[in-house]
Amino acid sequence: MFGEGAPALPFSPALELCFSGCTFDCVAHKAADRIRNVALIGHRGCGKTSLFEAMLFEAGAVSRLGTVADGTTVSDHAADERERGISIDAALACFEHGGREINLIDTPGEPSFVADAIASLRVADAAVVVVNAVNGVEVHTERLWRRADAEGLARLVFVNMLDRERADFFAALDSLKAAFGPHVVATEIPVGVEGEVRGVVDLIDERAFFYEGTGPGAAREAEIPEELRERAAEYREKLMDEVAENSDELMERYLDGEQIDHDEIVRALKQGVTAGRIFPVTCGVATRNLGTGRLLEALVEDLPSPAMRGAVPALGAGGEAIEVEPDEEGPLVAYVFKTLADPYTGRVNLFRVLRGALRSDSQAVNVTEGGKERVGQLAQPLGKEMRAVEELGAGDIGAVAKLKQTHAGDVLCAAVEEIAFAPLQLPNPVMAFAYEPRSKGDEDKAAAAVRRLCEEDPTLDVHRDPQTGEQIIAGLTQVHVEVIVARMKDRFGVEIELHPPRVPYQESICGPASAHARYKKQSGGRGQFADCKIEIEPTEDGIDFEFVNKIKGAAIPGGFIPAVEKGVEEAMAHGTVAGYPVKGVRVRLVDGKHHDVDSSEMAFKIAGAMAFREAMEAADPVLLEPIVRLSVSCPEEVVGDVIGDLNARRGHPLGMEPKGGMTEVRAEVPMAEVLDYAPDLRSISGGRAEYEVEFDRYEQVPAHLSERVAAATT
Ligand SMILES: Nc1nc2c(ncn2[C@@H]2O[C@H](COP(=O)(O)OP(=O)(O)OP(=O)(O)O)[C@@H](O)[C@H]2O)c(=O)[nH]1
Ligand SMILES: [Mg+2]
Repeated sequence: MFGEGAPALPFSPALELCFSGCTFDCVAHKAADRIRNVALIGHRGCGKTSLFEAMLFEAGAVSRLGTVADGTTVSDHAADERERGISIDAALACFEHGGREINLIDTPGEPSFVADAIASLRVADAAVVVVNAVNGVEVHTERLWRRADAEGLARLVFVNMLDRERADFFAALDSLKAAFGPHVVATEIPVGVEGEVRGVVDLIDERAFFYEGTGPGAAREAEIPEELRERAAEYREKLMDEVAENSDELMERYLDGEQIDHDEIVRALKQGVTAGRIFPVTCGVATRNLGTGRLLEALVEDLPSPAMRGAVPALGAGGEAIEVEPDEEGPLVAYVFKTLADPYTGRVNLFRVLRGALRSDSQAVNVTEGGKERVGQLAQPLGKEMRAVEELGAGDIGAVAKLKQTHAGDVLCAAVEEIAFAPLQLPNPVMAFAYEPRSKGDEDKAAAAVRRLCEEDPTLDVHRDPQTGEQIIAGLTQVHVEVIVARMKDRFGVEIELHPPRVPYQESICGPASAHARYKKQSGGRGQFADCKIEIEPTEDGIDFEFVNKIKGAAIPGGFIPAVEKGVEEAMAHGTVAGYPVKGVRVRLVDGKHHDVDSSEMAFKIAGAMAFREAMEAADPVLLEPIVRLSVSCPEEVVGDVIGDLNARRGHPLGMEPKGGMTEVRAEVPMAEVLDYAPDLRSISGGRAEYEVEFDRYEQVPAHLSERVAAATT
């Protein structure tokens, strides 16, 4: 098993995890209303990790503001994250601020690592959606917003990078409204533009906050600058319209022109946010710690606690919907949302307690896998640093190392209990490569490393292709697979080489045919004799193979009939067109002969195979290829090039529509034509397009290409 033979360390030296004293009350965290579980989500590179860092700095959880550029952030602590300047794994920081216990999760924005973002949304009660002020809503922002919708999460929006050239808060706000509706409403507007940005105007307090340094709490409060008053009033009115909608009474008074006092506005806004009816938009510059303290305040004040969120949906014994109340006194239910595989100590699991409490040095039952787990020291992470805690109660999030068999997606309970959570809706791993270890003899080592990395990542698939015999590693994108290959080398010391996989062609027949085969051998002693006559025809859709015995009387004794079927099946493994498996054939065994002495199972198997091959030749055999549905999300100006390229790949366009500031082009394309699509799309779109592939069906290969495939395999 994982971690066996590992040094007896609590956590990995590779991750430099360490324990320090528990900084806050280690006694039971029976305070589901003090906790805030919040995930930062957004398109890649919008500044989540920088914002995460700034919030930790504001809260005093770290004493200096780390930067992505220097590789000094709490969140992106893995070597490859620092090297590539992107987040790969979700990172958790548990810290205290304003009397609240905050469990903040930084998620990767790169679509290759979306599994962590999706899993993090499952355990959060709310999300901060980060948007780049230059680009506004991007494709992945929209996808993640929908995920947060599906999980029923409250949301705040932070428009980041106000200091960048061409940053436009108001355009970003418009794109948010266009994508997510009118309930997305600004509670702040910036003071100054691009490099000149100096602060923000609070539309509720009607005050301005200026930032001169990057130190925590560095804002200076002042009057709204003269030149911004009109705009501030305009946006305050929009905010008030939205807030008033939260209560009939408030709306009536508001429409009557009555003054709504500050506290009432704050209360109504909070109610709207908690209920997921209003999505306030704030703004700032994460790297300058501008506006981030205010976001932290909003997070503490406006976002719901686990207690406020209440029961979470789960699945009972027969898959029926049940609810899990965040009852701190009830029996334990904890959900593991992230597993970090580590070459030294095995797994570190991040989990959320949904009911009851999990204690250090206790036992739990993994009800998903079945089996008991000895639970060691619990911890609250701050990135890679682990602070020991004795207990984590309902609503809380933490980490535990060295569980024997538990990994992401599993549920831990106090005792055996029929409970599960709906599986996460993850994209399929479509970017497949055949792989082999660079050094011969490293096969087992490579397989073990791949297995461990798969435990960490549910969107990674590793298998042996039964058709081609190749070892296949499949991920969401080329970047995804490249990161995995690099991790195999860095963490497990094994190098593999990738090749495009072979296309899993199939063969079939177009019409009926029959064949008569006789296998006869007489070479002294006992001979071999079998004779069979079969008819074949195409099956209806979805039936790969059917064998019907139509033998009347004892032309072939019943005992030999399974042998004929076996022979047919063996012949079907390598069709007559190009040696690929044959599917969609019904075989009827209609007649035959046997010999009392010379007939054997072996002889009938051979005769069955001979008959099938002969019948197939006569039945209009064809080569079939997998067709995939491709959906490309690209900027409008490259749509023409993308479609032109897909046409050249034998693709059929299915349609296109605008989505999140991009255009989504959908098409059907033969898989053989898009095995190496990623680099080509990257060059067509200047790296601004993304795509997804989904298997759809098999279709006949055009005759001239079929000959080429046959020539390549024979
Ligand atoms: N000018 C400016 N740069 C920023 C700001 N926020 C982040 N950056 C820079 O933008 C780049 C990406 O920032 P990250 O914080 O890594 O973004 P991210 O959203 O965590 O990226 P992924 O996790 O890979 O999706 C880094 O080079 C940051 O220094 C900002 O407010 N202003
Ligand atoms: Mg990041």
